[in-house]
Amino acid sequence: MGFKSFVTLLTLLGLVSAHFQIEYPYWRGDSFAAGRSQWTFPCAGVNETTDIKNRTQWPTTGGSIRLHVSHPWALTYVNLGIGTNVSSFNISLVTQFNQTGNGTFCLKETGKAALAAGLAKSGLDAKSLDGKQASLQIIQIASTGASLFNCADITFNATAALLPDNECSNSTGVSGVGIVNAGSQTIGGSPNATTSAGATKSSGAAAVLKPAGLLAAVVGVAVGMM
Ligand SMILES: [Cu+2]
Repeated sequence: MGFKSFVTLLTLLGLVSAHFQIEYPYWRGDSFAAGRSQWTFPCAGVNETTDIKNRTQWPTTGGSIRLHVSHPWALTYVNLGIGTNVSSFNISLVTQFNQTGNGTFCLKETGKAALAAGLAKSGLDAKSLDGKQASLQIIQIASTGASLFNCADITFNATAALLPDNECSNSTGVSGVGIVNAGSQTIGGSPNATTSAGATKSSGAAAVLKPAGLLAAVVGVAVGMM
């Protein structure tokens, strides 16, 4: 077959994938560029932002994250590492969820509960994060099971704003779906069938903003060490 029809076939099979992009906070750099790969742990082979002025100022109570996504569904993780030259993104800001649909996906106030719980456990509050540099790592695992990575570098800022609603809304058909125990529902043949069979569908971003369990405690430890 000709090259063109070969490309068409690959596209139909979903083998030519656009992966995903962090639109906000600004990602480290273009992970689609030559020499980089979103399959590369931990940050797609993109180096940390060196100029502190280029890090996004992000609220100490959790800020907005906007992604451009391209897979029908992807298990999604939002992790945080506090400090610079982060090698361990050991703070889970949200409970992992199934991000469905493609287009724009936005979490307005990401990790608020996890950050608050983690700081409180160590007797700290949001003020202790003010001015701290950190990095966000977002992982998507799509149908093949391969993990895709992208990172964004931030500086926590107590006066930074969330994205306004008109810059943080999901495209039609895009949402986050909570992951439920397989035994508690009928498993269908597709993610959509699984969803309609009983997973909790979020009407907006809020449903996936639950505290991330024990890992939340790591926030306070990480801040305390700085
Ligand atoms: Cu892809």
